[in-house]
Amino acid sequence: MADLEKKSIDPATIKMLKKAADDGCETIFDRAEAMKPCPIGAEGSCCKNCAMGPCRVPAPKKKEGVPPKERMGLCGATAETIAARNFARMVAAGTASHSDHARGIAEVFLATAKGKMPEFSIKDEQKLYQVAMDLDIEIADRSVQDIAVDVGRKALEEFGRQEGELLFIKRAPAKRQELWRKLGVVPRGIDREVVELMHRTHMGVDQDYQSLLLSAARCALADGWGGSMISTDLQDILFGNPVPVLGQINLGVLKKDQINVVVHGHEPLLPEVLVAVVNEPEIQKAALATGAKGINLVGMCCSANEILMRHGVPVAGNFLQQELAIVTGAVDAMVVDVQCEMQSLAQVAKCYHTKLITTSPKAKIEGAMHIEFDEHRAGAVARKILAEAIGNYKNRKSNVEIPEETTDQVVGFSYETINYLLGGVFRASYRPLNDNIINGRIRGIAGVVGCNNARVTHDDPNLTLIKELIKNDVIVLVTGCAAMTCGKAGLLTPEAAKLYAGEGLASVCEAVGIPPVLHMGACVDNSRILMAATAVVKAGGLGDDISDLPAAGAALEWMSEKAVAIGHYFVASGVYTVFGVTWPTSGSEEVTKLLFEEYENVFKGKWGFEADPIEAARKMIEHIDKKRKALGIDKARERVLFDMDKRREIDAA
Ligand code: NFS
Repeated sequence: MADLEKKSIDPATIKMLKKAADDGCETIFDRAEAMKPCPIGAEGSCCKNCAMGPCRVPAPKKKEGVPPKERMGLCGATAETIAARNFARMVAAGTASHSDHARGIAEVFLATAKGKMPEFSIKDEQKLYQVAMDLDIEIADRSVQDIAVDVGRKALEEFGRQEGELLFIKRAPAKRQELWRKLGVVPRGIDREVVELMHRTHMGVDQDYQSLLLSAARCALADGWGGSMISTDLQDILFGNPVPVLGQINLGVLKKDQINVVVHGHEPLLPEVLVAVVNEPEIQKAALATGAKGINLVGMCCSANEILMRHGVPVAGNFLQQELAIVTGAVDAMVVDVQCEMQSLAQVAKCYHTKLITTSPKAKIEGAMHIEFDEHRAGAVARKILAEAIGNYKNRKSNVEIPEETTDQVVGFSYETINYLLGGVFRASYRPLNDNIINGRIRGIAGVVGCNNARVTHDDPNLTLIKELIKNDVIVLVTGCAAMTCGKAGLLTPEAAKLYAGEGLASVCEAVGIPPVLHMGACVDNSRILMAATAVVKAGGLGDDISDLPAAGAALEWMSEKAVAIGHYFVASGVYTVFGVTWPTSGSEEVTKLLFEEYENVFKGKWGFEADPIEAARKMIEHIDKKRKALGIDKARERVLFDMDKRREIDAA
């Protein structure tokens, strides 16, 4: 048990790890113990971009006294070039993932607008008008359909544009746009930036690490202000902009006496249709006929975030819990689309009775059943999947054990919702937030995002960091698997403010009725954080660029290439961003120094690495305080810190 506690801080996870061991079923946690990461690859010093390699140029041990420049691959590529190229390729892959997701949504959106996809519709007209205006599309007295067709077309054009600027770049603060133009990093088309970055990182092309990383910034910006932002906006128009909703999270949401269907992955198209058809009388009847008490549809990873935010569908868990949902023995079907689905799901499913069903033509898994999702007959596909789950219920084995853990969470804090909550429907505004930052009740804003990573204790770094931040009056915006960590720990309820937040932050949360940690959605919804940061800048009083804000970002349990793309667009947007676990360019001092230090002068944002969550919180708060000082609002904060109540508290201590 003691050993298991090093693997996760989540009791449900620990119980299922024990069960997996009893059942003789191997998980990622076992493999993480048996196989250590390659140290040369981990520091970004392995180049496998041609067949003369892989060339390994590990950083010389200090005592060897070898000057770094003497280390090079067969072609002469230096440790700097190799580290920068590897980093840039992670950015390209991450950008491609978010953006290919966006393209799929944009295609469905356009077909829906044209009336060619009757199973989807334009749900949020308000958001449609907003996005149309941002895309310079005329609204006047045009029909919703005409406007939507134009929005769909323009969104799709963003991928293939060869010159000019991505349209959403104009949403950023003017000063930021100027800086990007000066640096030559304004993305043209999304696909173009990914292709160019793959070209530049090919053997024998761009061999200047500064140039490579600037190009990586341009590609990353095509993710944050392009692909990811298009995903978020079009999904909101199609499925509704999230508003606060109550949900439950953790493996305890699975039901022993119901047919459990876990939907896992990223694109909300199929999950939305599953939500729509699961309660159809025919399906319910078929489910009841098996002896089960009904069908229980739950989510996993970012698919879960999407349907949680819009429908309050329960969440089974985050990335490292995907195998463990199956280990309960109670999952009758796990339905996956794209991204973050571990291949081992097929093996784990074999230990139990679970049907693993792949649905995307882009993502097949050996050993899984494939039922391809086709948006034109979305309902039929969803019904077929549910029928498979229903038919599989009878195959459950006797070793079913579901941990009882579930936690309530209030989610759905889209950028627009925060606006309304703060200012009221008739004078929606971020100004009250700014006022509370200026008067010091709120010290600053942090975005804590990203994955789980089996190399560190599951959920621990992110949770420790976030608790430390809110204790110090920093309001925290969360997405992705980090958001789920908070949900499980009970931080996503308004009551959490009193329990965990500092006095100033708690007083604001209580007045507005919000949790101290705001769940903003899936990883593509990090674009909501960019929009929120921009709204704070525009509300006034806190400088005129994102980099002026008392704000910082972190992903202490990151693992995916998408996380690197996200981090790089946050840095390029002016945010100090701290990663944990491991740092992928540590093989080159120069590259790391550029990202960690010199970028503060280039982008007015920079990267940082800190594996210790308390230390990461300290660095982020230090940065926030530095920004407060530059804004001249550090004094206001001192007054709040030492008011009478606080003094009494200090005296009593
Ligand atoms: Ni983000 Fe979502 Fe989770 Fe990481 Fe994967 S599910 S897109 S990549 S692991 S946060």
